[in-house]
Amino acid sequence: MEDIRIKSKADYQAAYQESVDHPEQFWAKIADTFDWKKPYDKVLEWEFETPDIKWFQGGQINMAENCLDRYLETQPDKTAILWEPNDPNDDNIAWSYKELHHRVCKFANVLKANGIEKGDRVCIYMPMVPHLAVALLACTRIGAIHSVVFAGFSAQSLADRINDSSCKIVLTTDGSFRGNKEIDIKGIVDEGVSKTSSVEKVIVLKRTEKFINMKEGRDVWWDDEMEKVDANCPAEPMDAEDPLFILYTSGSTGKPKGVVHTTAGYMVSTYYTFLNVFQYEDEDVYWCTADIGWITGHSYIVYGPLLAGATTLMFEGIPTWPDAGRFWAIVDKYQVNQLYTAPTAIRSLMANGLEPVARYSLNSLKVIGSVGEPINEEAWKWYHTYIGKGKCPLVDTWWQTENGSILISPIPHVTDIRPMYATNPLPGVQPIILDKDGNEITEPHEEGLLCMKFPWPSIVRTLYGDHDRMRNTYFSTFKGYYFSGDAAKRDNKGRYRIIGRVDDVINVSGHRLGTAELEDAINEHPWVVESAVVGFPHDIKGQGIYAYIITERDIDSQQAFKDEINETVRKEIGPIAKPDIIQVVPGLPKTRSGKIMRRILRKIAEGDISTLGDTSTLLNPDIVDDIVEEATTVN
Ligand code: 6R9
Repeated sequence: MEDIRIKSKADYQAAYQESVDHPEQFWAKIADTFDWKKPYDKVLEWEFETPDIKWFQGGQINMAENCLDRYLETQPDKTAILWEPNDPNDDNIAWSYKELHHRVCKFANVLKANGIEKGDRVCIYMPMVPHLAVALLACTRIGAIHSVVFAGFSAQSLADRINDSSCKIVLTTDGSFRGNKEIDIKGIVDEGVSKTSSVEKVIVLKRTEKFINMKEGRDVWWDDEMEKVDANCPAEPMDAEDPLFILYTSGSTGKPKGVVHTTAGYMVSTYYTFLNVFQYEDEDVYWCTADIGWITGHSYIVYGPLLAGATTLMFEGIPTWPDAGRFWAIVDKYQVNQLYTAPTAIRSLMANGLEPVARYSLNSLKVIGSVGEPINEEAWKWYHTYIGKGKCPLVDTWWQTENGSILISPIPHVTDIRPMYATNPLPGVQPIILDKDGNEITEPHEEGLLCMKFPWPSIVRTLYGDHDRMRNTYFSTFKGYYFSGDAAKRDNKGRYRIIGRVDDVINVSGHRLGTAELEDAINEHPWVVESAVVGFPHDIKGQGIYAYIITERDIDSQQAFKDEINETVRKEIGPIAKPDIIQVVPGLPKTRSGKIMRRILRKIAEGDISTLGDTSTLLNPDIVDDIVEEATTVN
């Protein structure tokens, strides 16, 4: 394993060069550290037209087996999962590799006993309990395809996702704890499932022990089912390109898309990047604060760390409860060595001042990481100075749901770090910056569109049930390239800085939301004629949501109407999607062909009305003044 670890600049340069000159040889070396059930015949076959990308064809392998069985002889008693509950006074959990293996095998048998076979889709709607990791691994052990839905999404969003991939079963809990709130998870599942027709069973884990309705013939208890099965469950041989999981994410148009990741390539990429970006060593305790409902949780709470035989910490609660020192208390309690979190969490903790930090030593930390959105300079410096004590490398990792694993990131003690720069591509990653006509930008400091020239093993393979959308979204903007949707630039040392999305995707607290999806939700309100949503800079969330709404009638109470819009959005998508600012407008600025001029709306939302540009070619130029006039009273 040692020779795939990067420990010096020379290692990085050698690995990077090999990954470009001989990509097959480079990735094969990493793949060959796994236990294969059948060796692969060909490392890579690809084209970005259709697109059609295949890694490790002919090989057979199992994810759960490589996460667990592989470590049963060498480190059965090492803690695989550490779990910190919402309430710091409740008991925590530490499951060894042996214990996790036992639970995964049993739960895999529960799935089988409830009718799940290889290739079936399993929807998982659970809070951050360690059984959630068991659920993922049990699916991959038997070749069922999991689709985790973040347990903060609404019943409607859950139903849409279940329907899109016809899930046969839903795994959930009775309820969940988040800070001082208790959430009725099962109630949301009941409502969601009532809008679907494919779900045959719901398996319910007890967490809050509140009374819930169990639907006869459909709902069963997790613990009861575990009693009925044994722990003997051979891992299913999976073809390298068999789907591993689906994860829905927002795009600039339409409904969320089901990003499909396949087996071997995803394993190779998450394993390799976990080891190198976090420089994990044998006795370390690693903590990623994401939710498993997002790709970061899939790749860097569950799969990457377990493939590497690491101890991975899961936290059920929130950073600010019982107080704003909770993260730091957890770091000290478990002597966390690597901490991976999001700029939005940093900014909200920074707003609470240094007192909650000063109570803790944080001396165990060796590497600190950031993901999900651009990290601003103030947050970067605060994180680096007060949490990393100026001595821990801060890895600003850039990647996306569709990428499966980190693509651009510093490597601790190897890369020359620069605040706000994701810095260098990891080995195997070949970025290119293009202008809007598709010409390469080589000049430093010039902003352009971030694309990839060459596939890496965990690149998205398709969008569930819609390969045309896959091609149109990522591979048709620039022929022969994967287009990320982000803008970026390089400094004169070639280090990358990610600017942010250039499409109609808003990044709210690291959560991707599409403007089309937000507008569809708002338009569900019976009084709404038309709406337009844009992002604007927000101190804590990174971006906030600004909604311009045309109503069918005059509104008597603006506040009551806004509350109703918030409620509509909460029901359609979830609380994370509620607009920060709602402005009722008489009309929306449109081009003569009827397209909403979002650029103008964005400027108004940013409060930057001095550079609105030429509005005279609009279909309705006067509307801009009307909106600006009202907007100043909103902000
Ligand atoms: C892993 C994840 C992807 C979008 C991506 C970009 C933004 C993520 C970033 C970053 C600047 C970073 N993003 N990491 N922007 N610096 N280090 O977040 O996946 O939820 O799919 O979001 O997030 O805009 O395109 P996902």
